[in-house]
Amino acid sequence: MTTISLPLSSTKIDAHVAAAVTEGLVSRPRWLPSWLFYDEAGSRLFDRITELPEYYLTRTERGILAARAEEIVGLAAEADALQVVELGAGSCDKTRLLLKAAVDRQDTVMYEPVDVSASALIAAQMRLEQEIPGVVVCPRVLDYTRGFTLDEAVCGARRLVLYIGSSIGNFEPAEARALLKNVRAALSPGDSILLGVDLVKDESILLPAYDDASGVTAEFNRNILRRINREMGARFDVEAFAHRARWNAVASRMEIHLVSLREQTVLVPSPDPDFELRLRFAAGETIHTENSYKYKPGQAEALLEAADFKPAHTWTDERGWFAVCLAKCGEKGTGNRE
Ligand code: AVJ
Repeated sequence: MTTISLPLSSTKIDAHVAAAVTEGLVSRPRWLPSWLFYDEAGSRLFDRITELPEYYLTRTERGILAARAEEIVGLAAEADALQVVELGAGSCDKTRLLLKAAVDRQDTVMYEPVDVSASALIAAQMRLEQEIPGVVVCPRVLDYTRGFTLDEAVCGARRLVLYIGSSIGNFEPAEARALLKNVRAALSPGDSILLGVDLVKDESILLPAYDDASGVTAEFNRNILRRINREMGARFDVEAFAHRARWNAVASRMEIHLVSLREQTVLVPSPDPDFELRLRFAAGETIHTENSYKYKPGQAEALLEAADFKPAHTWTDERGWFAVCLAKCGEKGTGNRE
């Protein structure tokens, strides 16, 4: 038998990753799903992005939550106890503001972060239980983009689902609506959702936020190729691809792409050892790696209504750059769920 020196045994290639990579890279234009950004290295790069001077999103949303946490928690809880669910386990320091406000009201609060990554959930659990006495973390390992259910809420408690950080911006409008409908289906009358969306603004602000001077976003983008090399044994010459950010005004979204700097052929193995891709890139050919949708005022509320939520209140910053919307699930028998 001949031995081939691949960096990885092909049997260890994750089938979900391989299917997504293959589908996207043989398409024209070529694309890769943005969830592929978030391996360990990518998650660390994203944390650095959130601290860049150009990346206004995280600090603007944090400012809104810092000013409004008590009000948000009060509107969500009404006269009952609150139980907090979060889609994604990453946005710890913003979540902390809301959990502190909940603990101030009711002494203890159950927090259920939902994520595909068990290690991210454990990290969130350790941090939060240590920092905020009264928070009881119940992690849920699942992929919320594929639909989900929640256990019955603790007796008499209402749920508040956090979907903050402009995470919804990665989804096409129809996908975003479907995702919110799935969330709605897992909730009960009286529960709420808190949705954080980035708003449309001048291109001169948007472009640097996705193409920063220190090149962290470029590294974040290129890490998707590094991940495919690491996990699938592909042979991307990562330095032969440039980061490009552009504002698509028609679709109202920031797009990020990787641009092949020269004509090149890249080998991508697959879980089937008899089948490997040989991808030929022309100079200037692109791989579309992310869309980040920017909402116009009122659009997030319309999206929530389309998913059968009742928008209750929207908070924004003084520049009108970011919006945080609270919406409720209609109460049973009050006739407001037509
Ligand atoms: C994590 C999806 C909110 O769209 O702003 C940051 C990801 N991409 N810089 C965003 C991202 C490039 C981020 N989200």
